[in-house]
Amino acid sequence: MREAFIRDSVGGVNWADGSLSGPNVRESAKTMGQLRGIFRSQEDWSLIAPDRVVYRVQWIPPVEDGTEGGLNWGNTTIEPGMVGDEYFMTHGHFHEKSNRGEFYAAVRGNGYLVLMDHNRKAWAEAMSPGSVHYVNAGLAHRVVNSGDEPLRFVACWPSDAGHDYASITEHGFSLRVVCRDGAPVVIAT
Ligand code: M6P
Ligand code: ZN
Repeated sequence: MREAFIRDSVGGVNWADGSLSGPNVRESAKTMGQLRGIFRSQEDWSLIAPDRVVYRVQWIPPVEDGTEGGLNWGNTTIEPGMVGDEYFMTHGHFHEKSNRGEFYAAVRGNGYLVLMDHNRKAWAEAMSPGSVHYVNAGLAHRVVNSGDEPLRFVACWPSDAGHDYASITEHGFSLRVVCRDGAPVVIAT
């Protein structure tokens, strides 16, 4: 006879706020010091304490990193804040495997998902609670918190996508979201 059994789920999600729970949840934080060279004003960046947390990530990796066919589930919470006239944002990355896409969906707060292709053509999608965003394979992606409360989004990405941060550190995005007269505007850079 075949075995039949019930097993535990990989974790829990609180649908009210997107947070994850359970023994498989991993957590990380990105500080201002770790975001050197990401904001356009190095001078304004240097005025902020390097240990200031800009965003936190929670995720569940059900399979080993790099597993083909696997998926990760996670969320990112970006604090409100500014570096000069530029809003707090994620580092942003391309996937190491350029044929791997990703889902983002906003839970709370307001901001923008910035997307850029390999020819540096870039555009932004407004994020607000409930908005769902598909990051096409091959696009760099970054989230900007243009509101005055934390911005949280959930994400689902392939276990073997990989994070290519180097080209963003080196060349940045060709589009930035900055504050003009108290409101967010996108500018080409
Ligand atoms: C989302 C996913 C993660 C990513 C995180 C923070 O949760 O895309 O893969 O690590 O945002 O973004 P970044 O890696 O650019 O700092
Ligand atoms: Zn990604």
